[in-house]
Amino acid sequence: MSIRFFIFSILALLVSCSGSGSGESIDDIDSPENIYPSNLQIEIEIIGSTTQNPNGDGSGQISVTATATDAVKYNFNFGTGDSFDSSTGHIDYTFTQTGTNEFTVRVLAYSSTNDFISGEEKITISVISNDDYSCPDESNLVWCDEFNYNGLPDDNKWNIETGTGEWGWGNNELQFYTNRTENLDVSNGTLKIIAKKEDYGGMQYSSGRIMTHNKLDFKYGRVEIRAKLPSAQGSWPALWLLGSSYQTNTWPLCGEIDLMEQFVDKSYVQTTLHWQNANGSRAQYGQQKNISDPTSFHIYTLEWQPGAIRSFLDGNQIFVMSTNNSMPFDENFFIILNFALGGNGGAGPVAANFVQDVLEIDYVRVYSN
Ligand SMILES: [Ca+2]
Repeated sequence: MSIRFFIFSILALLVSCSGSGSGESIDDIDSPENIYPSNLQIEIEIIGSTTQNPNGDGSGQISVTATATDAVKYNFNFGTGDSFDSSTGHIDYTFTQTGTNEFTVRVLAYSSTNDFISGEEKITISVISNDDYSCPDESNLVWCDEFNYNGLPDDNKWNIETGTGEWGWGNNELQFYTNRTENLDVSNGTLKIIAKKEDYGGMQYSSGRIMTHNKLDFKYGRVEIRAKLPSAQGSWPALWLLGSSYQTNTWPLCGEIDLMEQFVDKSYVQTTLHWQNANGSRAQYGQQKNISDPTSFHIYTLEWQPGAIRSFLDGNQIFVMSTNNSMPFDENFFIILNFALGGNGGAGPVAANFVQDVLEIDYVRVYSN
């Protein structure tokens, strides 16, 4: 859902000139039959513009609406060499010059006697090339998000989960997940999942949670995530995978692979597998590794092969476990990135003075074995 941002023009700034259309003689200009439009107003919507990304979502798209009293036709000039007429006063336009650039949008409003007034607006707009959505040229790399664009996470790759789930996502968690860039902000090459103290949706905190289900479901391979973790008391960041059959194969039957979680004690990170034993009992196994500076960027890697699952922190093994075909780890899984607060999953209570904290992710890369 794109949040839209409007620029409103002030009439006094707009009527910068008026004149007569081509084909009129000088005598006609002062003739009482000449009708001049008045009250020209220009409204420019930069598609995908938000507080964090006022220059738009990188698509370069704008939507312009002009109105003027006694106007029957408008002409739009975008400062790019492109010029279009419109009888409705509405036009959509896409800038293609990559980068962040300023353009002057000029509008002429014509009357039935072909006399006109004009106005203009300067806008600054961001255009991101398709290259920014592509993956590095590495062998065996099958999927990635480098987060080199602006706005919400790319909906070709991610679903945004919203709300509180059931029982706070099964753990009495304290946050409401939203689909706003206030909580899920892709900018400057990274995804920021931002947990905030705010009353939202009946909860006292907001945050973000995204997943690849039905967009990337896969079995085996290597997942590499470069991330830096929040540090606030009560923060529960998680980089993990859930069995793609979870909607019919109720957890823990579907299986869960927690590549990286951090709980009360921020001096270590933990990898945990969850599944169900043949006798129906719930099973889990986790291992931890000390991390001296979790709020710096580190690379968290999952190596998932038939018969064994391993994880690594900057190439040093955190976790290893043998798997077998009584477990769900030979089926498809998908990736989830989220930043929870509190709950009964081990994060502990949220600090009373918590304002906000960030789980920042530079990239997610998935390699075939
Ligand atoms: Ca990046």
